[in-house]
Amino acid sequence: MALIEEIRESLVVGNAPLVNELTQKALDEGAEALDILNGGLVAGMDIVAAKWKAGEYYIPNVLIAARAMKQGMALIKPKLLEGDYKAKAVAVAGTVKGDLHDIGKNLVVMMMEGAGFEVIDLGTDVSPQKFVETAREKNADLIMMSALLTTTMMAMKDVVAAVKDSGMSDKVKTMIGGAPITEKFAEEIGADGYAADGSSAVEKAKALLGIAA
Ligand code: B1M
Repeated sequence: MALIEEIRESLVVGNAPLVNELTQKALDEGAEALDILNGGLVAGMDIVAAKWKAGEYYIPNVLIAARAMKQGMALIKPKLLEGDYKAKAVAVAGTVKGDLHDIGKNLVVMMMEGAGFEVIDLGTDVSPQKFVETAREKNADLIMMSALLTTTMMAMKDVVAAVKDSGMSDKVKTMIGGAPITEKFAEEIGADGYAADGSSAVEKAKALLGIAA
C-alpha cells in the first residue's frame, strides 16, 4: 500500500502514533504536504465521518481519529504554510456565553478541520463581541456557535444580532448547533444554518459558503 493510503487507513482506525510516524516518513521521502493532507488525513476523516453517519462509529471513534488527524496536521502545517495552500474557508467557533460544555463543539471543530477548513476555536463562554471581533480580525467566512443549555441558547440570538450590527452579515454566515438546538430555533433567531452533528456541520458549512462537496 502506498504511504499516503497507509496514513489514511491508520487514521480511520485512530492509530495516532502510526499516523505520526507515516506522515513524518512521507515528508522525509519528499511527498507533498498537500497530497498528505488531501489523500491521507482529509480522506481518512471523510471515511470516519461517513462511518459515524452510518452508525458504524461512535463518538469515541471519531474523537480518537480526530486526535490522530491533529497529530498529522501538526507535522504538515509548517510545510503547507510555506506553500500556497489555502484553507477551504475560515470559521470562528465557540460555545456561547455562560456555557462551558465543549465536547460536542470540539468534535465539530475537528470534523471541520478534517474537511480542510481553518477553524479559530475561541473555546467556551464566548461573548458576542468576541465572536464578532475575531471574525473581523481573521476575515472569517463563518461563525459557528454551540450551546448545550436551554438557558444559554438565547445567547446565540445575541451573536446573530451582533453580526448584523457589525455590518458583516453579507460576508459572515452564522451556524448553530448543540443538543437543545433545532432547525426551527435557527430560523427563529435568524441564524443562517443549523447542523445536528459534526458531519452535517461540514456539509452545511460547505452549502452555506458555496463550496463544492
Ligand atoms: Co452538563 N448539562 N451541565 N455538564 N452535561 C447537560 C447538557 C444536561 C442535558 C444534563 C441533564 O440535566 N440531563 C443539562 C442541561 C439541561 C438543560 O439545559 N435543559 C446540563 C446541566 C444542567 C449542566 C449544569 C448546569 C449542571 C450544574 O452545574 N448544576 C452545568 C452547567 C455548566 C455551564 O455550562 N455553565 C453542567 C456542567 C457539565 C460538566 C462541566 C460537568 C460537563 C461538561 C464537560 C465539557 O463539556 N468539557 C457536562 C456534561 C458532560 C454534560 C452531558 C452529560 C454530556 C454533554 C456532551 O458532552 N455530550 C449533558 C447530558 C447529555 O447531553 N446527555 C449535560 C456529548 C457531545 C458529543 O454531544 O455536545 O450534544 P453534544 O454535541 C453534538 C451535537 O449537539 C452537535 O454535534 C455534536 C456531535 O454530535 N453540536 C453541533 C454541538 N455543537 C454544535 C455546533 C454546530 C453543529 C453541531 O455548528 C456550529
